Amino acid sequence: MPEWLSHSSHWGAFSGSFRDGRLSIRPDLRDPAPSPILNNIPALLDAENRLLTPMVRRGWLDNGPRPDSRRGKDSYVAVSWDRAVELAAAELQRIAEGPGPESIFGGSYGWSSAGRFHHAQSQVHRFLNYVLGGYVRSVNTYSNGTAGVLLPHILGDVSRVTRDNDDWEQLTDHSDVILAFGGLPVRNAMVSSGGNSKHVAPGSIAKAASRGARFFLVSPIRDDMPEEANAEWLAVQPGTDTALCLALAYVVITENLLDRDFIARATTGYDIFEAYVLGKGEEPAKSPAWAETICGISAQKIAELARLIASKRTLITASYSLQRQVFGEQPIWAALALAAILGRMTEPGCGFSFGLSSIGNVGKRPLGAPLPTLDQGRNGVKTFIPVARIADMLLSPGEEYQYDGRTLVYPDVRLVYWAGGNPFHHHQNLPRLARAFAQPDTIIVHDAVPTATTAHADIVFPATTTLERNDIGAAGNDTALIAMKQLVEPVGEALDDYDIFARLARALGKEELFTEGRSSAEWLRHLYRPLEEALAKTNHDAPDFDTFWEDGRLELPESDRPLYLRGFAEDPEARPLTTPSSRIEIASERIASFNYDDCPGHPVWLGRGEADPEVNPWPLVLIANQPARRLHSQIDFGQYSQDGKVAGREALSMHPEDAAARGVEDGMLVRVFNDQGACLAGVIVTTGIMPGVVQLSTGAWYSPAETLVDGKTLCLSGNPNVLTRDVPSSKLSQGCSGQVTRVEIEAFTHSIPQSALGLHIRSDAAMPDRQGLEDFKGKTQ
Ligand code: PGD
Repeated sequence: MPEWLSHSSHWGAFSGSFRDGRLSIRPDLRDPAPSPILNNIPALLDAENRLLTPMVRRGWLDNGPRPDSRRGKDSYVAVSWDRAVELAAAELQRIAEGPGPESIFGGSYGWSSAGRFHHAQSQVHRFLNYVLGGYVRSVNTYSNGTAGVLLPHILGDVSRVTRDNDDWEQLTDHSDVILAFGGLPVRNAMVSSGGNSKHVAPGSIAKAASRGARFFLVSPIRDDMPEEANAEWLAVQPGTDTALCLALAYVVITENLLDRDFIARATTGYDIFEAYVLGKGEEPAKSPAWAETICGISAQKIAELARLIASKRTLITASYSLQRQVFGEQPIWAALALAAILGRMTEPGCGFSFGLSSIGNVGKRPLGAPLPTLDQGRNGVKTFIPVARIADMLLSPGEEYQYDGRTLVYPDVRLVYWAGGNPFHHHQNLPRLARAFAQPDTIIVHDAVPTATTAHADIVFPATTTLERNDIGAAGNDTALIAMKQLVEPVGEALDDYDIFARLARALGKEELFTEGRSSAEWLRHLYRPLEEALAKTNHDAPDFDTFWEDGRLELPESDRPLYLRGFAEDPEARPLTTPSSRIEIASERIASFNYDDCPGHPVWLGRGEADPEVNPWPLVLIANQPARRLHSQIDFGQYSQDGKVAGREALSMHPEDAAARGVEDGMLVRVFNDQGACLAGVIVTTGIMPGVVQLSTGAWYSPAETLVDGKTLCLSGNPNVLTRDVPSSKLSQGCSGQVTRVEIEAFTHSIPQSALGLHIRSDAAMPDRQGLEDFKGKTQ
């Protein structure tokens, strides 16, 4: 009988068994709806998909550290670990002792793997803090960076807003109406940072629907709500949710359907909002007739919907996707204002939820125990950037910019250190990012696989995947603590991120500072101990580490403290919000004081941003949302991800009318383009998307053609970030706006050009040599 060992991933717990050179995976039986993304995992062990040795870029070896536009096109030299560590340590020392840690960017954003110890971002931050004295960091996230800055002003800290509630229970058992801006896309709820041991979204939605709850899906794409919801689809024009919210508020206000008691005791700024919604002077009233011309939903439907949501127990949800756009604060703020004036938030099933189904752990109760956490040390550098401003920083050192009421200056970064992320997947305007990555003297990247980011690095360290090491899997709002047991030996010469940093620390004479004398195995015990103590103190089952490891899993208790929003609504005085006024800020004096034209002091209609044809004059709106068949770009080469490709490229959905107008048919290879760039995609023709809108998920591996095609970069695999603009959501948050852009589409009938990347999957240049590859394959099979 094969031995099945417990393990975990961001998309679910599973057991794995490695036998006769094959990895078998089976989902955890306690999970009511395991994610099919698990099927991608075995491909991680195929040496063809892996980085097998340390590599150094030829141009960097020959010419030394300097800005270099050959990054992304250069070849690589396989070197020994000793040599790679020696080169990297010398360069880190040169920078630290010369321009100083203020010149090192270690933001290193990225999800890498589940697991509390081998969490690449924590490891790189700890290394840079303890060994080099600090680094320029990044703040906020690509996921909800715009709301992450807005919400503390109007509703409270984003982690309290998203992690300190029980919305799935409310929806399942109590709500009569669920009005979902951006829908409840269960594909996104499949994933949680650190793991998702119980996928509750599909079952919760099905149960609520069978109880008679009515779902309204506000989105240009029908599958943003699962079929079991039996939702009414309000196909709204992309980027116009704010107008719809304002018109719903108009009806609620003018027909006196408000909860005046709640407004008086729990909110501030209502009068300002009311005056704006009702219109005055040149400012139009935000009536249903006004909104109809903008969002495409009839005035009659808007008025009916407003009356319905005011008369029933209504839960208003706003997805992360809404705020990943230019003016992304507005739909979130407008949806919150609408929920606030409807009030009734002490009644079960009523209220507001941000991010329900945008990620798996939003809407589940918080935990009553601390998770094992690696100390990252103290960062001696104060300078930071909002995470999505990476290209601006590298291209414009010394330039001033606005952020959350402050004037900041971009630092002059000479060295970029990245472990556990793939900016050439996640950032917008990838050709511009490539120009930005030409600027530093040196770029060091760890990854397990040869991504477009490793292909822009000077020193590439091959990291193990989670399958090749022991770790502890855990996530906020998830009760399962999982013993992630090593399933196979490291592939090739890959080392754990921790061991790579330990070697560098040793070369820099600071090994003890970084490792504290512990091996990885000792660190796991060390990180587990505070949890064990906390459990014992609160009279919960507190097994020692060996028992936990043997069992493979420990159920953690949920918190019994009052939940954030419900607790506040019940007693605003006793349980104030963390906003400046301690209340829900329908208008914010503080934001108004910043005088930002792109984010004034209350929710306003500012236009459609990049979805507006007057801003971006291409005929079709492109929605670049999260993929259903993988997490971000991870394991795009895996079976489940590859099975979703069309014509060998990322799948693009379009309406039959748009397809017919362009002579495009189902299954055809197309070129998607605008003035910035182009990519290939395979077409799915469907009525599940509204006319004038196309959808292409993120995460296909960026693979630019060797030469420009029609003067533009052509991504051969279908990464939409060639097409999305690198513009911030607003001056307030400087967030990622990658969800929406505009494009044109045509059939692609030419032969497929070669990829430009010197170090890329399936390119022989990625491997030391063919014989080396065969040897490594022999070792892993
Ligand atoms: P991943 O593909 O998860 O993307 O961006 P992120 O950079 O997190 O990259 C993780 C990388 O870590 C992979 O290359 C993987 O191989 C590597 N890795 C895995 N395990 C390990 C390990 O143990 N060690 C090391 N060193 N590496 C490892 C995600 C970001 O994309 C996010 S969160 C969002 S929400 C954004 N969404 C959008 C969007 O909606 N639209 C557009 N257009 N663009 C987006 N980009 C953003």
